[in-house]
Amino acid sequence: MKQIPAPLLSLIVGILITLISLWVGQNHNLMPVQASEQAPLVDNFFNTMVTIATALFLIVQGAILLFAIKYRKRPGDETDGVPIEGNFNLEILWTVIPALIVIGLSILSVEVYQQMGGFSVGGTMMAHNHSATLVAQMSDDANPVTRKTSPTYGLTGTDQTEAKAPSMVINVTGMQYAWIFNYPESGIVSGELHIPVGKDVQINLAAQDVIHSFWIPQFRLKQDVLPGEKSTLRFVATKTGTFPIVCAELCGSYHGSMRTQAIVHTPKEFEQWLAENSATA
Ligand SMILES: [Cu+2]
Repeated sequence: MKQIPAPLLSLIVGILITLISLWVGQNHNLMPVQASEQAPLVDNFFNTMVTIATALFLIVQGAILLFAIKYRKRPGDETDGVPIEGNFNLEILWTVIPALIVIGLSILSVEVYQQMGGFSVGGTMMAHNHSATLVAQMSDDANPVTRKTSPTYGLTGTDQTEAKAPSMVINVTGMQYAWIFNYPESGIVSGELHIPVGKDVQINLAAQDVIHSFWIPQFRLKQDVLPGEKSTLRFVATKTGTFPIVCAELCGSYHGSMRTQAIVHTPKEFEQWLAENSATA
């Protein structure tokens, strides 16, 4: 150790910390399976945060460990520590670095939110131009008749899907303590969400009593459902299978049991499900 010059040692340690952090950021296994087109967007952002957090953890905990060993009290040492009263440069450094990290992450998160269609709610759902959407929303809010006609909250899908009409619309009602799914085209009413894989789905959310939150962890989608306000989610499922739907807003004594399932079918299976359930509807 003594022979390696300090700058070279810092460089090696820096490279090591970077490599380890990048690896942890991709292999943390903290997230469930990705089952929607929106999921990778959220996960890329989350992985970035895990990467930065891992580097910070290694630097801070590494320094604590290193210093605790290197500068420990030796037997017979009764001297006082060196009187240090702050270090201006160091203080600038540890203020500027976290500030840059936080600003960078906030810009990235806004970018992801935009890509999922978070800024296009309210008024003209088909509009591609975001500023036009904002104007539409403002005039919409001013008009008491049209005020509640279009969703005010939610995600309207990626830039690719946003400009087109969704392939299917499902109306979802949250109530104490269940989710009810209405398929307006076929008249089907279901306690579970059935959708075809690879199709652009829009769900319109409404609450009957109190605030609920519609959450499908595998889709990385979560949206508050508010009485008297409309909210929406638009997504494309990328995996067939059964995924949990959870109410993520404490909504009463049986909130914990306000769960159901999203069943993602192959298009053929979905047609079958539609046919079977339309017949009995
Ligand atoms: Cu609830």
